Amino acid sequence: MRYQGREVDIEGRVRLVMESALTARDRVGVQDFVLLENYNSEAAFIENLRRRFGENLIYTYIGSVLVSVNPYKELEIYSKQQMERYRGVSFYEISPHIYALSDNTYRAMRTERKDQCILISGESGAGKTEASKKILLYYAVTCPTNDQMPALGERLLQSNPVLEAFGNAKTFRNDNSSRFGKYMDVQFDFRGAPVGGHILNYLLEKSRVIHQNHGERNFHIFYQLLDGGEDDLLTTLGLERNPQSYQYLVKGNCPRLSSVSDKNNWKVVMKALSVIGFTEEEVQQLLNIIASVLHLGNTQFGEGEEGETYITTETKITNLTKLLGVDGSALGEALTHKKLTAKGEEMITPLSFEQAVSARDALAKAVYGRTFTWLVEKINQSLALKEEIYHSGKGCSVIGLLDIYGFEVLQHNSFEQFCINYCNEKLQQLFIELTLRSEQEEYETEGIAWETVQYFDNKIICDLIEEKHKCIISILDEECLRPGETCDVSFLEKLEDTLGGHPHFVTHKLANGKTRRVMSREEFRLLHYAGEVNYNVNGFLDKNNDLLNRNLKEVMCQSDNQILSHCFRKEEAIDQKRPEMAATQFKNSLTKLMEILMSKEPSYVRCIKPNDAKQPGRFDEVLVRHQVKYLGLMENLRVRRAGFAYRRRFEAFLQRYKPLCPETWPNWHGRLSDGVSTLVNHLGYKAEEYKLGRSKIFIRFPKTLFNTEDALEAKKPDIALTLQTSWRGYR
Ligand code: AD9
Ligand code: MG
Repeated sequence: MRYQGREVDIEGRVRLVMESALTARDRVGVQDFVLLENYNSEAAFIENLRRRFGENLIYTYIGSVLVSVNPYKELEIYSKQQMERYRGVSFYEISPHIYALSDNTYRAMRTERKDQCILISGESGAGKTEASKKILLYYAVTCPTNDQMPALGERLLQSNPVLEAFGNAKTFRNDNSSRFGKYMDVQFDFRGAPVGGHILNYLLEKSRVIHQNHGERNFHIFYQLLDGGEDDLLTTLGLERNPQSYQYLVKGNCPRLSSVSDKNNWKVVMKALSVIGFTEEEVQQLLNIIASVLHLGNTQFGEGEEGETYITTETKITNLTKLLGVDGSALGEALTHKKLTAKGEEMITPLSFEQAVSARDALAKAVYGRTFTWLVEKINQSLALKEEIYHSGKGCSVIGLLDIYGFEVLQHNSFEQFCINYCNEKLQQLFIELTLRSEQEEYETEGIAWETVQYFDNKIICDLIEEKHKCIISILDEECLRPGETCDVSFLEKLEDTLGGHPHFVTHKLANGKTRRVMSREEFRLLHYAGEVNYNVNGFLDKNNDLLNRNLKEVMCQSDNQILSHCFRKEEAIDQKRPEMAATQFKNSLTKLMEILMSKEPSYVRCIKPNDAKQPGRFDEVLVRHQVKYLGLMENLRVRRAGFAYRRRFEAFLQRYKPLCPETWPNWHGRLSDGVSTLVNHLGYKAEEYKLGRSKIFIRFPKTLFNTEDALEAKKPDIALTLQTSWRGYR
């Protein structure tokens, strides 16, 4: 059958007829989910996302929350002209955009003089890092500049390629996956010009330096150096171009990426380092370290007849020691021997083959991890707010941007996934607390009665992981510290003994003493808010311990590479005190992060991944539904709608609709609440349709607002354009 010149089946015809009957606004769905008639229907929610995604409309609001669906293609919506469109324009007057959220946050910071933060969440590959870059770009381009810090905007922007080169990698889920968490404060002066920045970094996935899963890569910088570095540079570093020549790069069997050019990115990174203010010498020392990690990976060991371990690649070690700036024989000794102090006496004992391999790997991880921290410190120095601006007495305000690694479930999940997913639990917890709390508070301060909404509170999972005693982290620490024979399996047994029966914790053991066949004896499963993940305990103790042999530390703190001598302090080699374990450190840093975020006014970007194939145009409904569910978007919407779908400050409401009432047009001179009352009475609002709070009007049904908007459209055709907008009466 043909319909309007197109070949369609009956179902297709019905659809086309229906579509042709829809208005332009309907065709692209609603721009704010609160406008959805059937707001309790998950199917309607998904359908709205799908239709908009099909039209390249990747942004939709739930009130003040921005939902973003990764388009997996470049859209023409991020230009300077687009930025201008959003600048200074009210949220509800223009289509949803990351720039609208950026602008709104900026204006809230300026007008309310309250520090803000933008929390970006979503699973791996959903678009968090891209969103955070767009926000930063918006500020760098649209904000005024401070004469004392003219280049700050550029430096803020250039910190991204550097940190991505050293902290991002191709994973199964994302070709540019953040392997560290990042919280960045941007400081603004009293005129709204960016004047400073500060980055906090969280737990880099160091294990990637020595191992990658099949199809994954090491951190980008290694490939960028090998592909983009000039011939002379590579010769100086003793490197050859082929990544497959390096043990630390070969495991994933994925030397190239189709989506990015390592060669081009090399140039970008080198330029960025210079813009940020790294000296040539610092860059050289940095590259020496990167090259030394590759050489370290190629350092091999053999076992002698008497079980002693020796280095078989002795000829190559000169390169390594030169680059690390350390004494060759001391390094060779420290890679094959261990120094112990017993009863006040120092003893040197040889390492077994396996121990030597892990000592080497531990050194590579420590060198890389600490260099990354140094890099962040160095960037922070370059972005640091000048004393004279800070003390100018005019005050600074802050917008914080949080871009962490997203929730991930891999085929093989280890300690790193455990930490990443724990971090996502914490963020979800914050979202729940703040969205619900702020909503509740708003009704309270405005004196409006409201209905509670049921939602899944993931606090139970956060507690399972981090509560003081009897939680996974405390048990892990205990096992690491317990003298005698402990191993990953004994850790698992302890978990079973202590946490068995917890509704979110599962192992192969069933309550009736039988065995759950589908689970290995080396795994525990957590029922996370975002799905089930099986964690293999192999390596948990080692990674949590994160120890480096003392004699290796001693060698490193003698390094004449200034970055390394900064990273390996002499005091550390002498200090016998055990530093905090990795998971506890992470937990403490997350606790601090939560405090920072709680002290600011939050805005949210909830990122959704439309398909697992990283392809444009594909909207996998099952996948999206799962994310909508665990992100709690339906609950978010219900909370927003439970009381009243819309709220707006009296003055804003009057300003918009005053043409509809002769008594409020052109201006109302009495009390604002009386003006709103007069206006809505004139419009015929029924008592159940709205409530007046102390400073805002709350409207219960979308229909009421549609009618008012329609009346406005009839009255003022030139306002009709804004009809397609959502109504985000928040601030
Ligand atoms: V992870 O948790 O760090 O593994 P993210 O950060 O959520 O993850 P990212 O922002 O890196 O995901 O996005 C993944 C890829 O999707 C990017 O490399 C882009 O190719 C693609 N992407 C994401 N957002 C956009 C966008 N707004 N426009 C175009 C996008 N492409
Ligand atoms: Mg990311």
